[in-house]
Amino acid sequence: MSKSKQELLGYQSHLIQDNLTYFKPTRTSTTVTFAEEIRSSLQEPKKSISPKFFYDENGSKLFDEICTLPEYYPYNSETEILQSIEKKLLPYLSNEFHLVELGSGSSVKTRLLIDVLFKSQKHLQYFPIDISEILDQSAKSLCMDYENLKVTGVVDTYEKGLDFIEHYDDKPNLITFLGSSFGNLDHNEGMKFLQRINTLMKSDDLFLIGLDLKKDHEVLHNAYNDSQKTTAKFNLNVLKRINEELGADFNLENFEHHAVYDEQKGRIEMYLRSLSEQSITIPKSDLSITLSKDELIHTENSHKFSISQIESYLKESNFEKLEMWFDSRKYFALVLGKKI
Ligand code: AVJ
Repeated sequence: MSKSKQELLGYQSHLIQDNLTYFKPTRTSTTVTFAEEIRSSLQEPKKSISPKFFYDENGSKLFDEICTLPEYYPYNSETEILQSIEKKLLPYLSNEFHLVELGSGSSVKTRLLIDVLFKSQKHLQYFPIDISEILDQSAKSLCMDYENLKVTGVVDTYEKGLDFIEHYDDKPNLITFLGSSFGNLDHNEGMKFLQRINTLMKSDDLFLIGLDLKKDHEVLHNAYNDSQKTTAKFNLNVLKRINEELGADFNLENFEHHAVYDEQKGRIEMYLRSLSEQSITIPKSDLSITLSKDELIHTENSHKFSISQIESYLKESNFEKLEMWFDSRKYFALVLGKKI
């Protein structure tokens, strides 16, 4: 990609070492977007905060901690599938691929894929796309561990990251979207997202997506209501972030984590419940709001899928399903697809 295109997209490039570069939008533009989005979503009759704002440094750490909880099966189930993926994936890797990862976080599971790719190619270029700054640290440690790895990170939303990598070069991409982060999107958003990915894919690109499956309600409920209350901390942390970055005065003691499974919608819904009537000021969003006792601020949807739903999603967005792999409990699916 030429310099001018990166600049056009409003990125600053940071060359850390010769095998590690990352691009991120300027700090001011990030804060402005955050302030504006919070302003509009907290003004709606049904107040909400987008889940993408969970992931400041502390939030990303808390999410990593969630992944170590016994109740949070999605991490364990997907890891189980990835640990035995080498033999299954290698037949599709006759070309030399770039690895593009949406929502890479701390890139722990990615290592399993990087290992597989290095079985079939000598050099690898990895493009992690993540809204969280944690990318810096994880990318550095990857570069230390893999000699022939070149990392080009994009610290931004998936959408912006995809714009960024589109037409990077002609090499085939293995595009991954793990952890069922896709589950944050509702049906229309999800369809648009898959179509966007499909449109930018070349005919020899591969798409690997991890999706959480419908299952016993108690298992689902416990995964988002863990006994150590880490998920509660993760949820409440977004208020702390708004305090720190937008100068707000949320008192975290006045809110409670609330997560329920809505069977009809097939999703976990997460909220912050106001424990009293209270007013909040968010100076950088130029906003004051009042919350009544028990009023809910919606913070996340986490959709759970049936196999037939997954198949119709893929079909509708022009993907051919090559493989669908499951963990031993059939809690989670990893789907390999290509453009039709
Ligand atoms: C990262 C969106 C897949 O929905 O399970 C974990 C985030 N929220 N616990 C999920 C999350 C509460 C997670 N995703």
